[in-house]
Amino acid sequence: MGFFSKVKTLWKGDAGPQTDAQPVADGDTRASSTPTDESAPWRDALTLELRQAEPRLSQWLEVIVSGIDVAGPELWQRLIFLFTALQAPEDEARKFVAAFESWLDQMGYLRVSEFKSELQYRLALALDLEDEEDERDRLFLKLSEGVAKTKQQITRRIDSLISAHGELDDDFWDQLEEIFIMADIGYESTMDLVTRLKDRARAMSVNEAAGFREVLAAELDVLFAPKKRIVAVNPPEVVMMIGVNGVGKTTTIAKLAYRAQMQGKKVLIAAGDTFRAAASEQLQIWAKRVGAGFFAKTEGADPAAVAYEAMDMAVSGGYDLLLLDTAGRLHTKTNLMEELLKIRRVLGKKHEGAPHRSILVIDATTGQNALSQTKLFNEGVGVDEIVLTKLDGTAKGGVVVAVTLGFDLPITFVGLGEGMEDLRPFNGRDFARALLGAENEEQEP
Ligand SMILES: Nc1nc2c(ncn2[C@@H]2O[C@H](COP(=O)(O)OP(=O)(O)OP(=O)(O)O)[C@@H](O)[C@H]2O)c(=O)[nH]1
Ligand SMILES: [Mg+2]
Repeated sequence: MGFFSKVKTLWKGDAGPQTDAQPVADGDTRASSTPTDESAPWRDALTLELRQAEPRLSQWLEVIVSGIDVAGPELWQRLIFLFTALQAPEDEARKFVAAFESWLDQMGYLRVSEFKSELQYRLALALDLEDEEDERDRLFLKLSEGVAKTKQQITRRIDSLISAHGELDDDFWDQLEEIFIMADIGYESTMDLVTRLKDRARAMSVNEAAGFREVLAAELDVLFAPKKRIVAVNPPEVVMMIGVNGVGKTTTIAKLAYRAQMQGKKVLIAAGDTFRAAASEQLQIWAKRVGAGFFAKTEGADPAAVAYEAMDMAVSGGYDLLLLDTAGRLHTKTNLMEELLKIRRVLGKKHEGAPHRSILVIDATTGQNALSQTKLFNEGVGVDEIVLTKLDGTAKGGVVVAVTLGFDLPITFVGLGEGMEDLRPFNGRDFARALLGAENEEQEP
C-alpha cells in the first residue's frame, strides 16, 4: 500500500541520505552460493544502478536480472534486495520468492528468459507498482491486431475529416457518425455521443474543425471520469460473478483470485454454478492452480445453499475474499434472475453488506449484444461493475464506449487472453481516447 508514492520520493534522488535505500541485511540460508555477507560489494553497485535507472519496475527488473541467466540463490538475493530497496517488508520478499520458486518448479522453468514477464507481473502486484507501467501501450499491444487496425483507421479518418472541413458543419457531424458506427459504438450510442460533442463544441466556442480533437478529448474525459467509490468492506469481501454462459465468468474468477493471492489476500472460491458438473471441476482445478481455497456441493444442489455454506466457511476460515461463481444459463429465462436474487439475499442475510460487488462479465466479441445483456442483468439483479472479456479477440472495441454511454457502470478489468495473467485493470478514458483518435497524432505509420 502506498508504495508508489514512496517509491517516487525514494528514487527522485533527493530522498535524503543514501542509507535510505540500504536494505536490511538478509541472512538467507539459501543464498549459499554467494560467500559474502551483508557488506557484499554487489549491493552498493546494484543500489547505484537502481538509483540511476528510470524509475519503472521494468527498468529495475532489467538491472536485477542483468548478468543472471537462470533462477537460483543469486537471483533470489537480488530480488529480496529490490523489495527492501523499495522499503517493502523483508518477510514479504521472502514469501514472494518462496511462492515464485514453487511456481517455477511447477512450470519447469529455469531460464530468466522463460519467466521474466511472469516475474514482472508478480512484482507489479506484490509491490503495488502496476500504475507505473504504461498500461495503455501494453493494452494495445495485447489487443487483437483488429483493434489496433481499427484504431489506426479511425485516427486516419478523423484526420482527413478535420482537414477536409474548415468548420464543424452538418456534413462534418454526419461523417463523424459514420466513423463511430464503424467502430462498433452502435447507433444509439453514436447519436448520443455526437449530440454531446455538438453541445460541448458550442460550450467551448469551438467552431473550427481544427479544434475538434480537443472537444472529443474533453467529452471523453467527462464520460469516462472515474467515480469515487467506497472500496472498504467489512471482511470477508464477497464478490458475485454473473453473466450469460460462455462469456468467461469462471476464467475471470480464477484470474481475480490469482491477482488477490498475489496481493497477499486469502481467497475462497465457491462453485455456485451447480448446473453443470464440469463447471465445478473446472473451478476446482483453477483454485488449486492459484492456491485458493475451494468450496462446492454436489451437482444440482441449490446455488443459494452453496452461497450460504461458502459464506460460513469464508467467515470461520478467516478469508479476505470470497468469489462466487454462478451459472450462466440464458438470461431470457426469468428463473436465472430469481436464482441470482435469492443468492444475493442469502449472502446479505449471513453477512451484512454482502455481496459487496456484483460483477457482470460480458464478452467483447458479441458486440452490441453486450448492451442488452447489461440491461437485463442490471435491471434484474443489479450490477456494480463490468469485466469485459475477450478484448483480444475482437476487431472493434467500440463496445467499451457503448457500454459506458449506455450505463453508469465502470469497466474495471478487461480480459486479454486465456492465461491467468491476462486480466488487466482498465482505464476506459485512455482506451477511448486512443481508440477514437482524441489524442494528438503520434508516430503512426
Ligand atoms: N481469448 C480469450 N478467451 C477467454 C477470455 N476469457 C475467457 N476466455 C475463454 O472463454 C471460454 C469460456 O470461459 P468460461 O470462463 O468457461 O466462461 P463461463 O462464463 O464461466 O461459461 P459458463 O460456465 O458455461 O457459463 C474459455 O475457453 C475461456 O478460456 C479472454 O479474455 N480472452
Ligand atoms: Mg463457468
